[in-house]
Amino acid sequence: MTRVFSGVQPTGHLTLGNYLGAMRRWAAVDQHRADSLFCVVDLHALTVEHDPARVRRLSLQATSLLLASGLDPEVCTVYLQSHVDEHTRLSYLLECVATDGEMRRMIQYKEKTAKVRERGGSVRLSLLTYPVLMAADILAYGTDEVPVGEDQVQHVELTRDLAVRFNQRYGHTFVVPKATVPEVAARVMNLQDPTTKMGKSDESGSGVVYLLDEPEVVRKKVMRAVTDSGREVVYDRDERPGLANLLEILAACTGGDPEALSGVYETYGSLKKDTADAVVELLRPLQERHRALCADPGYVEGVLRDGAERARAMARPTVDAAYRAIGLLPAVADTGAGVALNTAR
Ligand code: AQP
Repeated sequence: MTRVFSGVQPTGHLTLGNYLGAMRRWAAVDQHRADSLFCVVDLHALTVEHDPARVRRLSLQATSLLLASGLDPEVCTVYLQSHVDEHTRLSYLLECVATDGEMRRMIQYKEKTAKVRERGGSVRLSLLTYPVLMAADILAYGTDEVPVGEDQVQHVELTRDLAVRFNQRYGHTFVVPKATVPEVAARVMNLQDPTTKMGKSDESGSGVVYLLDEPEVVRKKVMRAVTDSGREVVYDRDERPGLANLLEILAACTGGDPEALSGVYETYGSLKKDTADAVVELLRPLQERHRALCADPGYVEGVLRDGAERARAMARPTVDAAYRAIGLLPAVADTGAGVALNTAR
């Protein structure tokens, strides 16, 4: 059976971009057709300045939102990255395979470094190395497919490179995974600046629709979306990015095609109104389920406990195999160390 792994970082409140680019497919498609794991990757949230209490809160909120989006812990595994030591165990081995140069080429590293420096902060070493931890997240489970938004494709490519390199040097250990991206809304853009991604750590938040925004807030944000000069509604991502973003969001919410939808509208106002309504309707059931889950924190904690146990059992054999392959002795009584000491240099 195909193995699917993907994750979300508790670095802020989850957004419409997270949902359309990734989470929606996990719940609607992936969990039913594959043996799948979905992880709140809390260790990644420590790569930038963070408040420990907020990370804890956001980790639980992200878990509840994953469940509210329709993930069923009876058919897939939902857990927190920090509860499964295999991720960090494997990450170190992969750091011994990755190169400094390839880390520095990561677009997210360049973008996030620039943001940290703009704020006068210092760049954490973990920000440079976190794509390796992400590779470990994926490779520990023998993952075949990683459903992500477009912004994470480069990290999955790096994961492929590391898997191939490790296998070539030390013998076949890892499945080489591939990224899958949605046909529409693979990169939802910020409504106030449609040339940048709608991201959860955006400072003002006015161009970001959060999954838990009240309907009136969603409407206001969409109605105030920056569009381009011009009157005609056309779908052109390069020349008319603001309009294209709204058409893609509407298409993703209604199951339509952005190009075809552009022919339906004569004014920007009517496009915005329908897009706002579609987003509100899309989020309504998710918000209702989330409210119900908040009333039952014991259930969410139970899901995380069971999920971590299952995930550990799935990851351990592959990570142990990687330790052996790279030249580390197993920590059990019968290591064969005596033989090695006697015979080898
Ligand atoms: N705008 C987006 N459009 C489409 N897909 C998106 N994803 C994120 N933003 C968009 C996808 O959601 C999944 C989880 O994302 P993440 O938590 O790994 O990363 P992030 O939301 O990009 O969060 P960061 O890096 O903490 O900060 P921001 O958001 O400020 O850049 C992934 O599959 C991702 O592709």
